[in-house]
Amino acid sequence: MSKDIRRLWLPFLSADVPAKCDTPAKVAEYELKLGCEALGLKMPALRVDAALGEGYEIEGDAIVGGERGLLYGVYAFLMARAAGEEPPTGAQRPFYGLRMLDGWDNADGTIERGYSGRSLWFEGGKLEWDGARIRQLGRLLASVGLNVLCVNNVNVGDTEARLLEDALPDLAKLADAFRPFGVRLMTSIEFARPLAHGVGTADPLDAGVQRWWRERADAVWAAIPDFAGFLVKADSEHRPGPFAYGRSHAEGANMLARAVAPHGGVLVWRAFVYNCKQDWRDTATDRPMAAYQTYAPLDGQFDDNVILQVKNGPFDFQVREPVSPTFYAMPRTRLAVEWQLAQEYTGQQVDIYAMNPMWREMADDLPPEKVYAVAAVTNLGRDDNYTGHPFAAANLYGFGRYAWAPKVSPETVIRRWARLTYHLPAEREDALVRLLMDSRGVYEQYAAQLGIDWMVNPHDHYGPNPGGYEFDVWGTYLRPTRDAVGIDRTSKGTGLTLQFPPEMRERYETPEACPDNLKLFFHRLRYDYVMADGHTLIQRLYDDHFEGCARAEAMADTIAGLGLPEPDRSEAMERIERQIQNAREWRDVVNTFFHRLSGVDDAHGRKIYD
Ligand code: GCV
Repeated sequence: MSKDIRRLWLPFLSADVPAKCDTPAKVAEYELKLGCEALGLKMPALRVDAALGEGYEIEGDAIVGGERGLLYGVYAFLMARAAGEEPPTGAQRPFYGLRMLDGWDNADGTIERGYSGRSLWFEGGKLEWDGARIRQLGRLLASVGLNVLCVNNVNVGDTEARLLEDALPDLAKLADAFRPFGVRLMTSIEFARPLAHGVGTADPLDAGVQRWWRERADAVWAAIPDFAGFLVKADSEHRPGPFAYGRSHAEGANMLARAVAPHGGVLVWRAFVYNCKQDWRDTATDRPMAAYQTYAPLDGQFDDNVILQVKNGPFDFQVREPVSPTFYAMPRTRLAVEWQLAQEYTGQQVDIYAMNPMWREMADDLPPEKVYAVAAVTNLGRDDNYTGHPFAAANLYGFGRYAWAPKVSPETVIRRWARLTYHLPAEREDALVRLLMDSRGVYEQYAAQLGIDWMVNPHDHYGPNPGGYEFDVWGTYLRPTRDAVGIDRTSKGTGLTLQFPPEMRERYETPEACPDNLKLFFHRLRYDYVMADGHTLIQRLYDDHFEGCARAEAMADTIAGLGLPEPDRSEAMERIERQIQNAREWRDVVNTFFHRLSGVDDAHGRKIYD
């Protein structure tokens, strides 16, 4: 057993899965035996019923399921028992068929927006991994029923593009390593890759280009018959795409989809397209409107094996966004929602930010069946605990649970994660669950209250910098003056509200109807605007920053009192100290920024620096 293997929420599986367990059935059998011995349980029988596919049923003293379903059933049985609960009854099936993790790993071992160390599967320009750790990772993913892993960054370099070329044999070996855990691989591809092979164009309507991709796909599936498909970032943040040839994104996506279709592959096409060279003087262009403007007119034009992957909100993984209106506008297209477990804008796995409450909010606003698949940028890396902050593992665990049941109660998920991971006495478990359930609200209060996103340090995206993006090219302006802040995105402003269905449009159209947490997302408000609670906007900005920071400070005592085992205790304590520093910086920088602009003092005379 490698010395650094951590069990995370599966501490009772105290031995590694041996390499000889090379099919889901063998892993299921091994895990069941290991788990039952550790938990002192009578071992249920395992029965394959291929018709159940990824589903399973735990019936009395037997677990029945399809090949992968059996594996999921074994983990569900063991985790329920380990948590002291009854296993689920009746037939269990995942809500989403495609439950995907997107690694933003680069071949040199770095990870774009990675906060947990280096890549677990790339180093020195090639695929390279520790077999025992990959098996542990496979076990973790299978235990929460995730079934696809995209191994490389959507920003594809030359070395990564070679995964489907001379590096294909290594990719096939990595696929072998994940297969026993029911995890199929995918890669991000570069749209213009045929150019590097002398094709002369990457025009999706060109016969030579189509042939090149068909031949690539044939080679990939010959090497990896259960390969899942390709992921594409095109015409986005300087990546090449069909626009260069005057073609639509449906034409671009369908060309690739037709190359992978004979093999049962899917083509996941990202909808993260906007003008990243905006002139800040241009007030007519409004970045969060871009995905809808590009894709809604294409509804119905995509092939069946195209999945359009849309970020959860119309901007970019911000702390607080409404559901992207694109989800309501494309009933004839298969859509995937893309989340970001990597906490780029939400604390970078230093600050605590549990995501299940956010996923549930989306499920409440958007019927889960309107979405075909779920994807999330991973928060994984080579750190001993895989996720940097030990509590960030709750987001990986929780993502799997949400992918199986989007309406599952966030508290139930977080409690189960906490119980499996730490087995704390009831009162301390309650304290941890409360801390995690509140964590998003705390972060939001000091870093992005009232939907005022983008006050972050440019590029790095950690810590405050209220003017940082104001005169930049990224389309993320707040336009603060001495009297007011925010962008009017209503029908009288840029018109973003018009992209929403009527009921939501009404909710967002006036500042009075708009919920507080999105007020400054949709509206430009004067500092003397009076909020529903009777406070002026400027006072609310100050109050939230003082309160959010105080709540972050209080978290340190809660964590210290949890009695966590080492090394989690030290890791969590070290990070909460950094979180507190960050919260203080947010409080003081943002308060000073608005105080300097508005000249309005805090009604309670608290310290605001000048
Ligand atoms: C992979 C944001 C991030 C980029 C990321 C991009 C994307 O802009 O800052 O690092 O690139 O999203 O989702 O493609």
